[in-house]
Amino acid sequence: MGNVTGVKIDKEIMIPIIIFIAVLIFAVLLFFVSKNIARKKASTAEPLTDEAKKMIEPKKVTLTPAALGAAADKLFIAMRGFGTDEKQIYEVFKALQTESDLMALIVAFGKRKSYNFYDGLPAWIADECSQGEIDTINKILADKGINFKF
Ligand SMILES: [Ca+2]
Repeated sequence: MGNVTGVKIDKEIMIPIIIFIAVLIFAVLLFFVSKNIARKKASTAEPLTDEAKKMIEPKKVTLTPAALGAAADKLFIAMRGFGTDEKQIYEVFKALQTESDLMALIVAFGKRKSYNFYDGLPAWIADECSQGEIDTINKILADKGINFKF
């Protein structure tokens, strides 16, 4: 009797576990596929780092190269790996004063390696932030008279 009950319990536990694992694998695959689709959509409209360089008006850059480097690293740390620290991202953009600051930041960020791509700041923002977060970033920029939109 004990044995029979044991087998019954095993089956009752194993089936939900197998279903759970299958759903989990499917969800992870869906996550990576959707991220790739989002990135491809975004990458058609974004300027390249080289184009950002051409748009910098040196007299309108208010941040030092050291501050720009620190800001780029802060963004990278906020975005890399699992999860995204959007408060840190907003702080970085709030510190910008001009469109040239933003272009200089894009240049300072350069291209960095993610788990599934190697690309510049606009691609990173598109990949890591939700539409609502991107809207917030664009509003922070617009409030400073910076017309660039991620
Ligand atoms: Ca992340």
